[in-house]
Amino acid sequence: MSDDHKVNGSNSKKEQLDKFTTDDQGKKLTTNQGLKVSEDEFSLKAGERGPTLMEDFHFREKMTHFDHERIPERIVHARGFAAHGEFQVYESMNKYTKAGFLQDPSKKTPVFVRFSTVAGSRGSGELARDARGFSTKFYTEEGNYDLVGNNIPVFFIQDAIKFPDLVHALKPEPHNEIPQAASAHDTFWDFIANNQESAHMVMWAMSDRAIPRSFRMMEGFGVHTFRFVNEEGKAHFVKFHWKPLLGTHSVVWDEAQKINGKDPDFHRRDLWEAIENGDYPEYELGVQILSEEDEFNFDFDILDPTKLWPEEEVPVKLIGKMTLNRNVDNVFAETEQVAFHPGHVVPGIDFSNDPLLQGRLFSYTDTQLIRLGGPNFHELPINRPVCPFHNNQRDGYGRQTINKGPVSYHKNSLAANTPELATEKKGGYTHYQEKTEGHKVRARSESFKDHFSQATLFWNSMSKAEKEHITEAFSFELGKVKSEFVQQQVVDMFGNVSKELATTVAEAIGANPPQGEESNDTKTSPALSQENTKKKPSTRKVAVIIDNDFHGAEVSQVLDALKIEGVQPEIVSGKLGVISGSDGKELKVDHTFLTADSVLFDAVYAVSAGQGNSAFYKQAAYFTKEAFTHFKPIGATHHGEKLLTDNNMESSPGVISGGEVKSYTDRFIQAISAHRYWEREVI
Ligand code: HDE
Repeated sequence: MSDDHKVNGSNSKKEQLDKFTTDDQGKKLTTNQGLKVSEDEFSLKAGERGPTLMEDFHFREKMTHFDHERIPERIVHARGFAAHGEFQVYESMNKYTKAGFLQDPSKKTPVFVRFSTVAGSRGSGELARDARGFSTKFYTEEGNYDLVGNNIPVFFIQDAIKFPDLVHALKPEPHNEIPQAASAHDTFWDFIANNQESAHMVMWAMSDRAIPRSFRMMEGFGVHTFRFVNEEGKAHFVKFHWKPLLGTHSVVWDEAQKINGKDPDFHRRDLWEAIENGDYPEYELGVQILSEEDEFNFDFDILDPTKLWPEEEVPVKLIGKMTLNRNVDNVFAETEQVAFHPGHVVPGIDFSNDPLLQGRLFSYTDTQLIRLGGPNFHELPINRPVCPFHNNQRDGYGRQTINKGPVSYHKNSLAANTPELATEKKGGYTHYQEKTEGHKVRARSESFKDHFSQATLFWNSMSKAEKEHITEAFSFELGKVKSEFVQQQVVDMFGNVSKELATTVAEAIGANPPQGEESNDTKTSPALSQENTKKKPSTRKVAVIIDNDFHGAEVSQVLDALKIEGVQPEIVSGKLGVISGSDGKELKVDHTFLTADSVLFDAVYAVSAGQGNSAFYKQAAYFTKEAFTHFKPIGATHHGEKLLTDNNMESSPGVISGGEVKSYTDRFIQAISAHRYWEREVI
């Protein structure tokens, strides 16, 4: 099998994967040796009631394969889901970088993107309070470029040597393996209190960002400062961003916990269904670019991964768009076996001296050696570049390439010293020649020592509702901590971020208020608040609560109008089957109150209240009230209005009823776009 095939726009990766993809439909069952099998239900026995024979090669092969089907899960980011897509740059970035995939706006580069939670194991619930991984593999003509980011722009620690400590503290405690996929426990918060550089990221982790509504509605960040290098060899510092076209939205904590029970696959299902429906998730790639001369012009060190570059100071330039348009064929072969690495770069992209990034450059290959069982994981279909690759590496577990000839070393004469090196002009990667000198020291740079200013900047930039959520998140997490000493240490630590925050939390958990002065940082960065994000009704799910005898013409008009805006109404009723309107209009029921739950929807449209059917009424009222409690838009017409009036919801913000159909529908769609009505919380 050769990889020396034409690189062909967005299809080059698909074409390559197709060569490895097989469809067993309609085929004869065989062993792995290709032998046709005549019986697959009974093992070979000595007599009908006798023992199974060692000779049964079919049984042995089937069982042995099964026995070896599991591989180690990722040490972090074990729970993930991925999709294929393509990336296109808006205009040539040649002023800043010579990276080939960032030059030609007509060129589509295939990508594979894996989203993940960090702490939980492979089967854990997806709505954990956690950072989300956002890893992108660009299959460029110059080799694979991996942007291995998170949905939070900063990190807990400043030096990679602390990563094992952080992860040990975050993961379930080793003596009883509790709690799963949660930071609300003693060891995590003990680590935080003893490693105060984590303050900024903890603020993000306690915010709504850590419970996204969808992978399609969260930002991505490269976190570290990288370098762009152009043809002339001139470098700029760069930070990478992904901006979702649907805006950045979250669920509420009570809802997140319930979703984990009702549908632990909520995020992967959402991504999978959106792609199957043709609602392709889109993200713009943004870059913040800084000239090398400006390196020291900030009140933070640009190499410090606990700091972001406020967008108001260094604007994000949107340089291209990524569209995810194809689901995987097989989760294990693709999503599980994909191997990302921040060190997979292409000419024109280089590193900075961020000590966290430097350590990551070691860790990713190292972990893949154990996870994927040896040094040939780059040959797995999902990991192969779409351009040819040639070198003198040979052998190792699972080697697939058959390299010809006796020569597997450099320098050689017998093969005319090939594979040959490429000069920089011919695309050979050269490292940016940054001048560095210094004494060998194990120390933190003085310029990395301010741990609280940007944590305060984040707090100051939040809306009233967002601050409320952060306060509740701290109170929840610390409320689960058993050690009063740890609780108090954390309260004191966050007193440095905001006195108001730490005092309210202290009160909630029975700790002493923090000592010391209020921070006098008043700077804000509006870009940090999700209140200022894009708001669209598109792909929002609405539960239509409805029973027989509905007003057919009116309901059809509302449902049609919702669909035109890309809203997805789903019919929820007392039982499955078909319901009929007063005028004979029929609707197929998608869910019953048993199989659906308000936490799985963005909004409710109540048409019926059961009309005398008390079981229906009770369930419809529970459903609607719960959606209301989670600040969701609620619309009601006809009998459905009874659900609002009975429960004092009718005059609250985001609750829509009354008026003629067109005006009702317009107001309801507007309400859906708003996402949530936090005013209900703060009034
Ligand atoms: Fe990772 N990280 N990480 N990380 N990371 C891994 O690699 C590591 C960090 C991130 O979807 C591991 O293949 C160290 C920051 C994502 O397959 C491992 C340090 C950011 C993923 C590893 C960090 C990330 C990983 C585990 C501190 C955001 C999932 C499995 C120096 C910029 C990739 C694997 C996927 C996965 C090490 C910190 C993002 C162990 C040592 C900062 C999205 O190699």
